[in-house]
Amino acid sequence: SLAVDRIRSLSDQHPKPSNIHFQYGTAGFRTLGSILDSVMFRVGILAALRSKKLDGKTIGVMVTASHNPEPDNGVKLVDPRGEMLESAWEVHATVLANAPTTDAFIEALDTFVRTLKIDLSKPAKVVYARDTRPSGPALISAIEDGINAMDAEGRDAGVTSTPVLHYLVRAINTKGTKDEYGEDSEEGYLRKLTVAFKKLVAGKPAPPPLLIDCANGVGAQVAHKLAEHLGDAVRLIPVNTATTTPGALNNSCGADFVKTSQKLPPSLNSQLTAGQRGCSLDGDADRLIYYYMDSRNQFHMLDGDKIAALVAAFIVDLTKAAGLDDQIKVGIVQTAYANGGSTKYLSERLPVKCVPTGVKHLHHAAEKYDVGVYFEANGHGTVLFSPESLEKLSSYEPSTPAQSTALNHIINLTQLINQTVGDGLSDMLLVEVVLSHKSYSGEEWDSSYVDLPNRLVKVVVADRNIFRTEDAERRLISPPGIQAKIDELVRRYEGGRSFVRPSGTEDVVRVYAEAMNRTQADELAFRVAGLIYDETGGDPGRRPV
Ligand code: G16
Repeated sequence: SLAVDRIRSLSDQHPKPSNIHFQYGTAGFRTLGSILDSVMFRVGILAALRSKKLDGKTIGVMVTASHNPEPDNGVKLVDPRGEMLESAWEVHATVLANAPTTDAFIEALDTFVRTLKIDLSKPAKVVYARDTRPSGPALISAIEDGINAMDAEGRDAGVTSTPVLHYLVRAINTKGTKDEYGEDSEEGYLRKLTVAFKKLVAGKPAPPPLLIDCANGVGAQVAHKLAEHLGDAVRLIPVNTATTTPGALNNSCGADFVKTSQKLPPSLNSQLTAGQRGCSLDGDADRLIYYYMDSRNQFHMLDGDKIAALVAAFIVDLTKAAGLDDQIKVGIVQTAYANGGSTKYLSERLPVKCVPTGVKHLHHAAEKYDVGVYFEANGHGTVLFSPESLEKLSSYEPSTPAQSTALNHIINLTQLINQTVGDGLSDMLLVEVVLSHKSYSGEEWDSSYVDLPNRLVKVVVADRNIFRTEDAERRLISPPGIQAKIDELVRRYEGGRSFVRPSGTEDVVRVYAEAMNRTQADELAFRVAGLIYDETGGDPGRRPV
């Protein structure tokens, strides 16, 4: 049974703040770091229970608020194969996080253990890590209290990126099995990626150096180590690496800044020269956005959609060259944020599926393809090879040297790509491999299709929970009547498209719009935002302008 006395005395040290409702959202719990102490303690307990439920498999806990501002923090749970927590448990997490008192929490815990028939005599193992946020260390110690309250075994993976933590979980759980994923350390991760990368670019001329904007986050640390492992294979120049400067994290830099403002971070202005390419990670290094300066010093962004298009075409070419194209089919997963230009281009070539925002949704949809390429437009994504495809790759006998070379390339890609979750650095190496094989510059990569002008706007409303969507978030069903008004606005713009959804990581509603030209896209976005604001009673001082 539960060690009620121990749980009680530790829980009393982590009281839930009153009047706050916590919610396990798009990427776990996320809000101001200063109010997350009780959530962290309870997540520590929940992770241990999840481990017991799964027969002692190691569960991951990542403390990060990724692209959000520095005072925010958050926590997400990672399931044994390195994927996001099973969604049924998100509800349990929310219930446990909101029990108002220690007594109520223990009662909820007891009910939970009985309902799910969790065998408490099983062992429990949890591996945890955090990003560089100042609130991180205290939140980690709250998680440790939760792990200790359950007498579970904890492993501190220190300060590292979200993708490394996901990798570790899978590596630990597959150790010594036929599915062994790699050595269970950050070093092991770096070695796995760079060994595969070097094989893939062997014999190719070294590309020009690549600037990486690390968002002043944990990616800086991992990128530095990666650069050492890579040596001359590709020279990385990490910038925005000020992880200890207060307020610097994600501030006018990083993948979210670039994607949302469609601009180069000002700190890179003098560094990115004509013809040069660069890329930005986000605060926990699971997103990646590329860009380049053209010969006229114009900035061009290459977002998650462009990465998906580049990578999918490359893998299709390789399966053809290997003679495997009728056995291994590539499919794409996007969200409503995917640029209309990309959806048109891709769906003329490959199967494309649209799912709601959140890596967990994309990941599951991508698992249904032989090779599933999934990317959110914001640069969060990866490629999944199904177990059957991996099997085919290992048993296939190529009939020509050219087929054999292509086959080896695909096998090396399965090693290079972090298949547990979107991984900014692994994706970056993947892009570099394709550019090198195709001898593409940023400009050539960009030329596959033209992005429709688009605009993202945040609207602060009184209660974002009244917003409900359907059709993979492309239509609002609540509040009633608003979708018809959006449709009416959209009809007035040539090639217009717009949708509205509540964010799962910030207390805002997001509005996306695209149209045939920039002015129209901006106008449509602000009209829809104004409509939402007026209809749902936003804060008077914060009407979108
Ligand atoms: C998280 C999720 C992403 C999602 C993003 C924005 O990213 O992992 O899948 O696209 O939040 O979500 P929302 O629009 O619901 O706020 P990250 O990089 O912050 O973990």
